[in-house]
Amino acid sequence: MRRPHAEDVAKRVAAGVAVRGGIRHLADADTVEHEKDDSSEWLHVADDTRRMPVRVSELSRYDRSMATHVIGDVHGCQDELSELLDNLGATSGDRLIFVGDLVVRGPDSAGVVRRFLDGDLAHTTVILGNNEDKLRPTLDGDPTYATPAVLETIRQLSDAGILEASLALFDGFPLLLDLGDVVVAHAGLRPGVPLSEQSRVDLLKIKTINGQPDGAMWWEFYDGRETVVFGHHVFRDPLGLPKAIGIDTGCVYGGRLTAITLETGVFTSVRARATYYRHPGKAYLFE
Ligand SMILES: [Mn+2]
Repeated sequence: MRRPHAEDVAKRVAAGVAVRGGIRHLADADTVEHEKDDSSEWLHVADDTRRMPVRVSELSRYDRSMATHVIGDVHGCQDELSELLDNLGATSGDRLIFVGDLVVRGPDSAGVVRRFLDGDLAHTTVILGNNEDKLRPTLDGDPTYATPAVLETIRQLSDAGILEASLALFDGFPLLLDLGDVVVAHAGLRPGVPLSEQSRVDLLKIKTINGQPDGAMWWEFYDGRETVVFGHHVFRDPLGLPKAIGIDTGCVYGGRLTAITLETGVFTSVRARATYYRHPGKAYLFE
């Protein structure tokens, strides 16, 4: 596969880049350093199941004065989510989209999910994350994701009496949200593959093109028509490339919870109140 803009991308990241009308200066070029992750995150499971992503293009239903806020990986960080929503000052006409990974590793997965079940966030759009996707197979006895963090999340949801409701909620989350110029996916897109042919495993987990920890990241190759807003891969500062906007700034690892407002290109972040989960491959980002 050709690598159209790899050098360009590095230069733009180093220099600071323009994103949809706002200029976002990234602190350092090292925000695109390849990150080591759990072996489980890199595991290429034999999951060839393809499910047509839910395609939504309903911006025309909204008043043009509204704002569309896309929010990064929450991972049970309930306090930071509340603070971020306050800081965004979202009105009832605004649209909220979450990139997925509402749960696992953080302090209050049940509290976060409850807001989406019957609370103030019940009518927002959540993209399925790979962490939501770990729960059902684990309950079915598949040991692949039965980590302490996943088992603890299941316990939290069960203790709160919302385990079944949570699983049903997650079943309704789309793998991809198509807003026209912008698409939202948990992990990203495989470059060169049409939206309708993206695989489930790529939408949930893609990081490098070749699936190896030291391979080139997907966004170094991506040159599709749509700008992709994604989470899943932790950056110290948001990644703001013209075609790829990464907004997982590692709240659960002691970083920040970040949103981007699409109409303005402005990032809004709140600091984590604690390091809730120590990850050997991510700690260096936030020390
Ligand atoms: Mn993820």
